Amino acid sequence: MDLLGIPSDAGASRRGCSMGPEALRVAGLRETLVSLGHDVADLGDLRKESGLNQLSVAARQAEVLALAAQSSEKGLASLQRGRLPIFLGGDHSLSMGTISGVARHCAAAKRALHVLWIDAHGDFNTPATSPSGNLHGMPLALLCNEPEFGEAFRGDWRGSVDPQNVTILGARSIDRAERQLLETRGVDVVDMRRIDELGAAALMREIIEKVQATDAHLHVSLDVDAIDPAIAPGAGTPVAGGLTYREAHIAMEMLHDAQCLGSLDIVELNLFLDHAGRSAEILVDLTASLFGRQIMPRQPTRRLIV
Ligand code: DIR
Ligand code: MN
Ligand code: MN
Ligand code: MN
Repeated sequence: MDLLGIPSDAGASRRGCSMGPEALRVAGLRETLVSLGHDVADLGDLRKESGLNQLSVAARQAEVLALAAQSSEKGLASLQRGRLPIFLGGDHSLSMGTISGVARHCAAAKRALHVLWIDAHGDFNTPATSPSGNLHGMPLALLCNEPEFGEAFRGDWRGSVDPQNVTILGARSIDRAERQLLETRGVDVVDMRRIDELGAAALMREIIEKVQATDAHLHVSLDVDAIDPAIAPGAGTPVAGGLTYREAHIAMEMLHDAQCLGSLDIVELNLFLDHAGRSAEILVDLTASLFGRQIMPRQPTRRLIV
């Protein structure tokens, strides 16, 4: 696997997630994966433009799009080398680039792509629906080819994902017009109420079966704010009532057992808001579960027993 840092907060509402890649490194991400037997290369960080506090909207948008173009190339190259890319954010707008690279790889390999977006939010706003104007609330809509993005957003990312092949997990804060779009486009939103009612394991089983039915490449995009802010405070837009520690882990453990993961984003970790590295450590532990850490040994099962 390849680690690639994208240290930008140009798409976020609060600064500080630009320090996410370094926080994940300090929390031992690479060493943890190596201890699980994986071959891990750290490709370092993409270069960001400035880091000034008072960037204009246009300058922030330009930074997001420039980094997206680089991430798309790096991600595609990593997949073409037969590696599994892990992108370290950085705010969630970077996923327009990472997923567009993944989508290009899937198109070349004639493979379906499924995106599992683990997030408190839908990230399905457009410039027309967004109440904040922040680009980290819009990447899924752009990837799913919503028409309300201007010419400036031209690029491989536009329309590289089919909204019917997107699952959002852990949602509990969706804007009104965003909810309408998600419904119209047929995105499956596994919100916190469904998790309360049916349980994380049963819902994960359904998601995994859908991915396996078409032998799709699975891209997981993990936003730290999906996890309950009481245990993961390092989030710029925290929302109460998130995934518990075990709900998040069972999701990762089941994904590992299903052996269907092809690429991963770990995003929005805000070191400036975190408490003594707690959120960074939770993300490293979740990544460990995703890549094979087990409480007691188990055989991987392609088909899960219902
Ligand atoms: C809100 C918040 N829906 C927006 N989105 C966030 O600004 O579009 N996404 N925080 O991660
Ligand atoms: Mn997000
Ligand atoms: Mn979010
Ligand atoms: Mn604090």
